[in-house]
Amino acid sequence: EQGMNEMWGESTVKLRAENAERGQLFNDGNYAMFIHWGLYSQLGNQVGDKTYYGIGEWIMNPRMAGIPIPEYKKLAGTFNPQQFDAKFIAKLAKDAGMKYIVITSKHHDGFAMYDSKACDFNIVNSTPWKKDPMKELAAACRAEGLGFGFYYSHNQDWTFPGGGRGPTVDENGNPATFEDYFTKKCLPQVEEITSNYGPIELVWFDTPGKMPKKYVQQLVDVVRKNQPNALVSGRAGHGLGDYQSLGDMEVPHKNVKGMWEAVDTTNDSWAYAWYDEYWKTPKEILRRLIACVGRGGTYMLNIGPRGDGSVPERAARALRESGEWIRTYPQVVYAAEPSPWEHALPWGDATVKGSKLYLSVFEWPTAGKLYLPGLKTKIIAANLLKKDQSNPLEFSESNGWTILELPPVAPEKLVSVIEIDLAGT
Ligand code: FHN
Repeated sequence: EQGMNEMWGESTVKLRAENAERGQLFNDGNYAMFIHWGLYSQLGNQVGDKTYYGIGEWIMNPRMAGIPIPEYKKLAGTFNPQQFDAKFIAKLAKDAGMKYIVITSKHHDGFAMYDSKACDFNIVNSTPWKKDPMKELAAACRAEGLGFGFYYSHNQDWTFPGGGRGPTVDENGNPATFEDYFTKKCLPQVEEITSNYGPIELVWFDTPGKMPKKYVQQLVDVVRKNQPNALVSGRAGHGLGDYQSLGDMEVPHKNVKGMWEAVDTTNDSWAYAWYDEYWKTPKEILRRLIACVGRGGTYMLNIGPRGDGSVPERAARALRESGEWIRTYPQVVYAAEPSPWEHALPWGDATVKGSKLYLSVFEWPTAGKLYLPGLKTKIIAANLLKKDQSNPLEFSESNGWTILELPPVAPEKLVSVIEIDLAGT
């Protein structure tokens, strides 16, 4: 666990009074799109005729292909994402039932996917495409009524002198310090991403490592100055973020207090990997989303567009299908509160809204009965929902437990919903 904290930074789990407005994003949202897209997407984990299994956005790192910096930089010369369609992506997030999008403005490779004046190694200056996709995506999100935010790798920068795990000397062979990287690139770039894209909802700093607190504080100050309503991820480090980010792809088993977010991905990779067809089904997506809401948190689910900007069709399909379910049963997900049982149950999971308890039944019991462990609040009625229809269910009490009588066949193909009226909240 100590290792995790070093990697992601301690987090502020309490919602401070001044965060109330910022926290609204999570309270109402619960579900967001994460996007890993950069120069590395072009390779899709393959260099020459060799495929590297693992983290595609780390392809230049010695853990993967170990591409020397000058070689890696050459990739910009062929980065031409003609298929990138910001409106398509924003519409996809909307159709998926997501409330905001967070995209990689700069990952550990140091390549800025936006128009940066602070560093030439960016999409406008060094690619034949020459456009700023973030301008388009920010606008498309606004048009769809979605929130927008940036991922920014603040500590690690593998190509800029002095950056975390980056070169230790500059172009002239002179020693470069972290201070050099921070003042010349990191701080100015955070100034840029928080000034040039209109109001943004979130800045998702990642992996602070051993980054000293004074630097993290300066970054957070810039976000506060330029975007007073934006949330700062817990992975900023030193407890300076607004909420806790769990470990990668971690869905907790027990309820977690405070404001938190789980980050997950539609297949097994963050960035595009040509071989990764391990797509989550719509049902798996819903199960993980509802588990997060049921444990008291928010769920951010990643897609990795290809180097040409297109979104893998299977990811889009799964997102749309699960989104259709969410649109039918929004009360289960949005602004919902955690399960009174504090963990999943064998058949599914529960979320709460005021005096209503929603049971999301993933495994329809073949025995025709659903057993609910004792609740502090009395159950007044139980209804099986089918779109906007509501059919009353018989129930009885035994040893403080409630036993619901169910029809033999689940009304919904994906997940059926039972609405329980409680005597109080
Ligand atoms: O090293 C990164 C990784 O590439 C990816 O961006 C994930 C997403 O949460 N964050 C870091 C590892 O935790």
